[in-house]
Amino acid sequence: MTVPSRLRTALLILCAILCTASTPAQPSPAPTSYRVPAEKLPTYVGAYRFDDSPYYPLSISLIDGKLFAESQRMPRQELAPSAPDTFVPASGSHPFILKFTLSADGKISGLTRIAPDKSTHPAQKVDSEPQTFIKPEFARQEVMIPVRDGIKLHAIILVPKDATAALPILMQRTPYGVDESTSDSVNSRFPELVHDHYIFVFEDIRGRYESEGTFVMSRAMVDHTNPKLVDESTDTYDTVAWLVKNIPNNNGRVGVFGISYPGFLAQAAGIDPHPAVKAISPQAPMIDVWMGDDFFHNGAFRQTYGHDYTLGMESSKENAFGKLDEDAYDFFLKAGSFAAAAKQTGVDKLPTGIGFLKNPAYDDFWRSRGVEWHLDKVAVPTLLVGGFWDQEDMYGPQEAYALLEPHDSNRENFLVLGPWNHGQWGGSSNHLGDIYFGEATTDDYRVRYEAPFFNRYLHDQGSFTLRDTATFETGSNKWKQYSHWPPPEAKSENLYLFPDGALGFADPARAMLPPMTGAQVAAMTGNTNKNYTEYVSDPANPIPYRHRPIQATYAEGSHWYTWMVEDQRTLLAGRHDFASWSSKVLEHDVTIAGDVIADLFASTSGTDADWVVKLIDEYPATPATTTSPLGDQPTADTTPSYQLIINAEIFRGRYRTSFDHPSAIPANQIEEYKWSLHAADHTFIKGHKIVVQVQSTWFPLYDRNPQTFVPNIMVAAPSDFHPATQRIYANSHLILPVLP
Ligand code: PG9
Repeated sequence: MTVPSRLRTALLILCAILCTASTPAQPSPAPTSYRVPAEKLPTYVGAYRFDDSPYYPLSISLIDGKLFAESQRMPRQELAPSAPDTFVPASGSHPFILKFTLSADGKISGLTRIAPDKSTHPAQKVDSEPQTFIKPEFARQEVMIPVRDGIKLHAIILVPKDATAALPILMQRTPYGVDESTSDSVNSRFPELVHDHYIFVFEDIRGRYESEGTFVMSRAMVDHTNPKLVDESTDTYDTVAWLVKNIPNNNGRVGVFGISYPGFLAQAAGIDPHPAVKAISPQAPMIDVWMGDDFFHNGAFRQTYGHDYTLGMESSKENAFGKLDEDAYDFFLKAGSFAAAAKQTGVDKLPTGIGFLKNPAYDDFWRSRGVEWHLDKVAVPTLLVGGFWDQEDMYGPQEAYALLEPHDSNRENFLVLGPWNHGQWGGSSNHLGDIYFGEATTDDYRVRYEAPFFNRYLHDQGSFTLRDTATFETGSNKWKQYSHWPPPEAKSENLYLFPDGALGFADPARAMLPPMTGAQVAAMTGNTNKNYTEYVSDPANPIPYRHRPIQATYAEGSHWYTWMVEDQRTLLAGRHDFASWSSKVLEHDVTIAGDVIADLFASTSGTDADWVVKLIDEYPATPATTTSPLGDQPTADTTPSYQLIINAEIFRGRYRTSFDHPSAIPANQIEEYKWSLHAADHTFIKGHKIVVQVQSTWFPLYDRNPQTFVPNIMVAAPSDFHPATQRIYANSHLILPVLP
């Protein structure tokens, strides 16, 4: 196990580091003895705008004969040459390579920034003058804040030195450490909020880093009428009371925001809030780690995440995320069960590890940790934010919005959904993995929604014009606004999975897809000899959820952040243990906006089964028109077709009638399984195909279902695992929210 620095791990978890924002502490590529003639240095000077994050150009300046790089989101750093027209930071903790590009006349026309993960980010030279930046200085104070049970919580307070009026407070509470909060870090992480003038507060939660007390993972909510009990809401309440009393010149208003665990803490801040809390923004909050966030989805156990996160958070008071010495696929397959894997690494002795092993079903252990049971009023204006490809907490923001919406008589419950992975909107990017969206949607979000939201509720200023929901419609790549989510204008359409591998809407008159054949109609009505599609699922050879090798979740170079957009065509190539249905080539665009529901009628020859349903956009093969970003390596002749997951979710069959009382599935009997694949706002473009896949393993992210009912899958013995024949019957369908 390696223990990375706390900032690095926190940022890895938030994922913002993948972009041009602050980057993790890593050794910089060593500058060499390469020299650039002094007269050449001025040719590099200027402002460079990145294709994938145009909001924040990089500035190259020459000061006292030395070259420096700086952006609004990156502190100024001296550059050292490492090869012709190539520079690296002379020192420090922000590693990158800058390779300048030349136009035909030999002049510097742009550069490519090569990140530590080897991703390349081309930029055009847009000005021959360097840009200047406004980066306010903050006075930094470190405090211990007493809460109601006598415990003291550690916090950093940053007050703008140039403040001329009383300012509101913006607070983040976190389990990931706050010591590295400085003027530089807020200028890098929150440029739009810094611009709008806030006092920033960062607090270590109970039991983490320098705060006293005991850390409890997703601490359960207590009865707030009992003044002796504490939870994350009461700790926030007491902290806010202390802050508004003790920070000079604050305006008595507090906003709480954060992504993921800090998002859960922001959500908790809005439950029985202190009166000074005037706005919260829970971003990718986990609100129920069993139902649909980090640790289980519909009862299927997310063993790699549960394992790695528990080890990272509970084996030390500080982050201790590690790496595995082998492919996680091999490690968990060889171990056989989660109990056996956890025993090898010591996770079986940690509180949450014990929780997994003893409480596989949705009992009080998990229910008490569900914030969702407390979301029965919009106590303060709330901006929920989520990503369509959030690999950790996709359920939380969507479900929290849906639970609050019926109580939103003042219209203060807002939702923004974008084309992002977990927390990606904190950085600057116009793409996720290989999928490009045409604009820096991350910066769009912060500039158009996040900053105006806090400006309105904490400063009474600016124009926050969001009526209710903003989403980025993928495929067509444009921002949309709706009066409610899911949009009332979308109509539910059943998309049937026919036994001959075709997909079709029930009503051919809609002509959204080419009309059904007679055989398809016969299959749908059961008037055929074979009205099902079948495959054999073998737990001894489970389908990988991403291309191998599979690194530990937050290990160096891990592909965890983009697995949801990996090409399903190459991932499943050569396999026969799944079923697939495809539309014909679309004759016109089909747009869906709302929740996608799977409604399977299925049987298994075993007595338990997992069902994974994926709704896929199949891009056609296209001739290559581009060269690589470095401009010196031509790409292949054609881009092969690409299968992009739009929605995907798992359901563990034993929970089909109850999440707290699992039961065996009667072998070879048709049962109905119905569950949500969550939100999409996506256009399947004319010329593409709609594809649906069903499979029964998604490994090692999800533990293997033995396919024979056992009381506790966590401790299943090798002899419990059996291949099973799975049948998907013709009346199975997806319910799609189709926009007219
Ligand atoms: N997804 C992380 C997490 C949150 C809450 C519980 C468990 C894990 C996180 O990124 O903070």
